[in-house]
Amino acid sequence: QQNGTIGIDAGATGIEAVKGVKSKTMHEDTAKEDTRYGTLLDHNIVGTTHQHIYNFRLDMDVDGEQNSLVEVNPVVLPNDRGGPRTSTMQTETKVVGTEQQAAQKFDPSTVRLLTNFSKENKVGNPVSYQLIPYAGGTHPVAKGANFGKDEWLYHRLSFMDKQLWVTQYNPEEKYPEGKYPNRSDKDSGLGQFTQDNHSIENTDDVVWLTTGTTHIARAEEWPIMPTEWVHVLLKPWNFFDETPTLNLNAPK
Ligand SMILES: [Cu+2]
Repeated sequence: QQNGTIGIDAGATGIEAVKGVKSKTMHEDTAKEDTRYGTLLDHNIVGTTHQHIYNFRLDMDVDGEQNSLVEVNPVVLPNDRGGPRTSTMQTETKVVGTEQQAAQKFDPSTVRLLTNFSKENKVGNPVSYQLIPYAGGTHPVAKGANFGKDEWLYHRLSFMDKQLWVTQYNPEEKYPEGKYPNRSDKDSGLGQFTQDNHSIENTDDVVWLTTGTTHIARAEEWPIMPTEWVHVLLKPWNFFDETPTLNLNAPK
């Protein structure tokens, strides 16, 4: 877009995931047990509760290959400079050193940047792009994988439970779930890629953003579900010298 934002939208639609049950309506004795794992959508049909989890592998180069992950966290600190206020709004900024430190739940109250410290904008701030995975609406955002931590599924698909991953570029690492998500007894994807805990500072980084929704079925989705969207945004952050939207063509 003209404002420098790069956006990705992915949507789910199609026929609801359902199973057959005994109950025709919610007033039958069998209804409570039949709907333990889902919603009664039609006579004898339950839409089962599940998740839609997406991961986007983004081999980014922010103004070159020498990139780093930067965390910016808003904080409230005491005002020690006088005046009527007792507190101040400040930010704490941290450069993340390694792949395992980078892997984290995405907190939308914070800022995560991929930064090139060798390039600066007009006032000397390093050029960055902000990383934003998000989802939610009718289907609530998935804060992680809804599996017990003792489940083989949980340990096979680590990418599902954390929304932000950064790895040092490796051409063999293409799929967040690994090559064998269905037939492996362990993680062959991001969980394994980050085991060697490479440095991700000032190097060719790959950003992996996970987002998704928990799908609790409702009657309005039967038999065809309206599209539910998930999103990734990459936004310029001190990348330009000013808003890039002011150079539109002058009227003729
Ligand atoms: Cu669904």
